[in-house]
Amino acid sequence: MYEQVSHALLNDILDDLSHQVVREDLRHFYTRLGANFYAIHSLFEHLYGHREDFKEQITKLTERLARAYIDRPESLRSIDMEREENHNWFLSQEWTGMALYLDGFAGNLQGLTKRLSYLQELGVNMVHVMPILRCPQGASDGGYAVSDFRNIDPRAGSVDDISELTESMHKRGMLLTLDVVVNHTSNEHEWAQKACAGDKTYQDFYYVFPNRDVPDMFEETMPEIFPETAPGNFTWNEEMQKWVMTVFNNYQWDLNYSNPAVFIEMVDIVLFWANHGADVLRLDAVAFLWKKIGTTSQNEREAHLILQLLKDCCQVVAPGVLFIAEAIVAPSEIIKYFGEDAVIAKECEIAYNATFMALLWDAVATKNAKLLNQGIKSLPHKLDRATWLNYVRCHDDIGLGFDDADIRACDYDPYAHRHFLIKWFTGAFEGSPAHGRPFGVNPKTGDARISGALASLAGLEAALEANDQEAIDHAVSLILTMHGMIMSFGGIPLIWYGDEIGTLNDSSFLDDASKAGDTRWIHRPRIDWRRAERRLQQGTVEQRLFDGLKRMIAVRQSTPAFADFNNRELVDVSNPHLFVFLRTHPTMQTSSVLAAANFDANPQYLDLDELSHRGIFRYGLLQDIMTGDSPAIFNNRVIIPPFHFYWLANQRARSML
Ligand code: OTU
Repeated sequence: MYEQVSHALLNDILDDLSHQVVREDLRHFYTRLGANFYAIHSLFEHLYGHREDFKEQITKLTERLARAYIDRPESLRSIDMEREENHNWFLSQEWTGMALYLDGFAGNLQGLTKRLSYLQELGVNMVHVMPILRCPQGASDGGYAVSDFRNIDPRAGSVDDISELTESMHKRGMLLTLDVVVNHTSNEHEWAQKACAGDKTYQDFYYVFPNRDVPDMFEETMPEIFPETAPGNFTWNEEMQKWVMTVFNNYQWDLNYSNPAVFIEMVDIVLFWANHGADVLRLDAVAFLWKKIGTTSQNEREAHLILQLLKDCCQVVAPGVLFIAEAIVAPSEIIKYFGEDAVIAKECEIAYNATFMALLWDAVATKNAKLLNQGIKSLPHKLDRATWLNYVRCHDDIGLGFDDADIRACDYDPYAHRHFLIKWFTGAFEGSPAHGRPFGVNPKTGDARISGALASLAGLEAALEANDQEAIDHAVSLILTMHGMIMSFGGIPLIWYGDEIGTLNDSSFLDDASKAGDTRWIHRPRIDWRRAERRLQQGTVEQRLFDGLKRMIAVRQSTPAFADFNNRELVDVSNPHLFVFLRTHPTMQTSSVLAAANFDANPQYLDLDELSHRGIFRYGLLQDIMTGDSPAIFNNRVIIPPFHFYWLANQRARSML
C-alpha cells in the first residue's frame, strides 16, 4: 500500500542507506521493503510512536534489515524465490516432522548429520532440533534460557556444524527447524550481566523494579507457570538490589518489548538464524511477549502486533522462512497467532495444535471421543495459508487446557473431569495402566499437568512389565492410532523422538540436581540405539511401531486429501467411542478419505447408514489405505477393532484415479 508519510520516511532512510552500504544488487530487497514498509511503519509507530527517538529507531531497524539481506547467502535467496512462487508449499501432505533433543538423540550436531539416514528411513523430512544456543552449564530449562543468541552451545558443536547440517539436510530434501527464545534470556546473558552491573540501558531490556509496588500489582492477575519450582513472577536480584520479572524460572529474565531496542535486537537474531539456513523458526512462548498490569499478561494485543512486525520484517529479508507459534493457550486464542487477516497468515504460518493434542489424551483416558468431538467442533476456523503442527507428545507437559464449556457440554464437571485425567495418567485411578507423573501442581488453584513418555502414558510400560501380550498389542495399537490421527487431521505431524520405537519413561533425571525438580525430563530420553536396532527384527514392539509409522508417513505422502486446505469435515456418528472425520481434496473429490478411530478396549461399529448422504462411501468396497485390506463389515457396519483406526477410501474411486 502507498501512503505518503511512511513513503517519505522510507525515501529518507534509503537515501542514508545508499551512502553507507556496499553497492550490491538490492533489487529484491527494495521491492519487498516497498511492499511491506507501510505495514512495518504502522506497527512500529503503534508500538513506539510516542518516543522521541522514534525516527532514529525505525531507521536503525531498516538498516538492520538491509544488512541481514546483504548477508543472506545466495543459495538461500534462491530458495526464497522458489517458495515465493509456490507460496502454499508447506500446506502439502509431503511434510512430516520430528522434534528431538540433540544430546539425547545424537550427542551433537555432527552426530545428527550422521543420523539423518535414520530419519529418512522413517520418512521424516522436517527436523526440529531443540534449543542448542549457548546456555548455562547447570539448569537452563532444556536450553530455553539462552546466554548467547548468536552462538551454538559448545556441547552441541559450532556454527560451522550447523552449516554442514543444513547443507546435508537440504540435499536430502529435509527442512531444519530451530528455536528462537523470544520472550526471555538467561540471567547469564550479556544483557542481563550488564544490567546487574548497573547499566541502565540494559536494565531497560528487562522489567526491573526497585521495590514490590509494581510487581505486587502484576501478581494480582498473573498466573504462575512453574508453581513448584519457580513460584511468583519476579525474582530479587542481589547485585542490582532490584526485582526482575521472571515469569518462567527465576533464571529466565523476561525481555521488555516496550523498548524498541529489544525488538530490533530480536529481529536481528531471528534473521541471523534464517541466514544460517533454518527453514522454520519456532518462536517460544509467544503468548507472553507483552506485559500489562491488571491482565494475565498473556495474549495481549501488542504481543500480536510484535509478531506481525517480526513477520513483516522477515518477509523483506527471508520470505521463504516460516514461523511456528508456540502458544499453549485456549483454542480461541491459539488461532489468533496466525494473524487475524482474512486469508493469509500475518503472524506465524504454523501453530502448535495443543488443543487437539490434549483432546486426544482425553479420549485415551475416557475411552470415548465425546470431548474430542466437542472440542474439535469448537475449534475456530483457521486461515487458508496457515497450518497446524499436530502432535501427540513433545518435550513439555500435557496441559488440560480444554474449554470448560466444552467439558460441560459432555456432561462432565470441569474440576472433577480434570481431576480424573490427572489421576488416570499418573496411574492413581483404579484400572489405569498409565505411568505418568504430575507436573506444575499448584495447591492454590488445584491445577496440575502431566509428564510422561507416550509409551508409558499409553500403557505400554505397564504391559511390558506384566508381560501381558494382549495389553502390549493394545498399547501398540493405541500409539499407532494416536499418530494416525495427527497424520491425517490436516497440518504437519510432529513426532517426538523415541516415540517411533516406544521409548519408555526415563527416571535418570532424578540423579541430576539441575533437573530433579522438573518431571518433564522423564520424557526427554537418551535414545538407546541398541534398542532401536530391534526395529529390524520382525514382531518386536520397536518394529511394529517403527514400521507402522513408516507406512503411515508413506501413505500420508501419497494421499493428496491429507494436504491442509481446511478440507476436513467432522462426522457426527452415534457411537461415542469413535472419532470420525472426512478429508476431501478440493479438486480430487473422489479420492476422499474417511479417518475413523476407536478409542475403546472393545470392537466398535461405525454405522455406514449414518454416512450414506456422503455419496462416495455408499457403494463399492471400502478399503483401508493403511493396509490395503477391506475392513470387516456386518449389517452395513464397519467393525473397528479395539484402539484401532482406519483410513477408509472407496476402492472403486481409487482404482479410477
Ligand atoms: C515453553 O513452554 C517451552 O516449550 C518450555 O519448554 C519452556 O520451559 C518455556 O516455554 C519457557 O521457555 O511458554 O506458551 O506448561 O507449556 O511454559 C507456552 C509449560 C509456554 C509449557 C509452557 C510453554
